[in-house]
Amino acid sequence: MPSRLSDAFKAHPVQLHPKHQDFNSLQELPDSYKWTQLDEYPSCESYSSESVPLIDVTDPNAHTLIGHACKTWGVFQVTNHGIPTKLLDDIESVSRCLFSLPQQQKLKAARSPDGVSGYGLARISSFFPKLMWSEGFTIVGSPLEHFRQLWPQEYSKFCDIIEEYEKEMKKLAGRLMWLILGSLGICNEDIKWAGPKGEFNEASAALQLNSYPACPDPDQAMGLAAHTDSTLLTILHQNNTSGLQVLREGTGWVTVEPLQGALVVNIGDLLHILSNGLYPSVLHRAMVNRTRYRLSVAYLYGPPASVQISPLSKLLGPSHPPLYRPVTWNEYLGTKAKHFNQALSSVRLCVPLNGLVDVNDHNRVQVG
Ligand SMILES: O=C(O)CCC(=O)C(=O)O
Repeated sequence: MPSRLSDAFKAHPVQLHPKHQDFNSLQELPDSYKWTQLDEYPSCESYSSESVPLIDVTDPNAHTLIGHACKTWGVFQVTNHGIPTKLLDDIESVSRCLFSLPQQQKLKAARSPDGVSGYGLARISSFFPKLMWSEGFTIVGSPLEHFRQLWPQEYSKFCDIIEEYEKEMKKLAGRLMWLILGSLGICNEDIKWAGPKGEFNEASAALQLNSYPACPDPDQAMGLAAHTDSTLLTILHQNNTSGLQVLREGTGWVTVEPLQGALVVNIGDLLHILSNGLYPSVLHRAMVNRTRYRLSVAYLYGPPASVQISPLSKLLGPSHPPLYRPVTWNEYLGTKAKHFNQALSSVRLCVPLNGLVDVNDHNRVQVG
């Protein structure tokens, strides 16, 4: 098993052959981008009373509010998170500069078939017959080599912004981890890999920049197809154009409206496993817009790549058996690369005794 995040896909190369359209030049949606079955679940309109919880992280009651949001939504937005507005503006400018480069220039930093970092189509594209109306750029480790290709003169100022953004996000992710874990009654001694001071210094992460150009026929197009993240948690910054939707059981797709200065936090599959299904990872997707350009920056946060993640023993008991077998992040990424949205089910040990099934455990098979 590879021990570095950057090697996670070595055993699962995908040959994605992007047409490398210049999206902006297309007046009509080509057939290869037409998704015929967009609405297996209804989309909940913005007049609905259902909206993703908004939580001030400095609220003395934040851990209770966050715990409730994790349990009932698997996603929430946070304010007063401490990430400077200037840094959010800067990361948005880097992303805009990157995606507005000529196609030939972007391809100089293309992701290799078995690699993690670089420019290209979403890796999950290989599971769908239709193309997604988006471009992405993934950063694991230093972006230096790729950025040198993209901007031979000015790469260092862009690298500095990425480094600063990752540093601040890492701090916020650690803080959110303790608010989430605290709401489950978990403390520092329960998570050895959090380190002696509980700072999660060894945590791994990736940064995913997503670009969704305006689309001539948004009702038939898909920006990023429905998926759960393989992370512990993901922190997402979106520009002021809506597009992110989460699936809420009993309701359908709910749009996560962009709120000035707020960040979206969603539970990933590894926290789903760690919490033994108490905090479900949330299925989400990105839709596109007829006139507006959309950008998002996802900070994908996970444990050290080779640490085994399994349901926390404090959450287990005679009537709460472990539902998942231990997995490392790297191993799980390999599983996801193979089984996509059935990955969680594929590491599942048994069905819960209470007969409930996890919302996102789509396969719902009884293994043992
Ligand atoms: O663009 C978005 O809002 C969603 C991005 C996302 O789901 C991802 O990067 O995995």
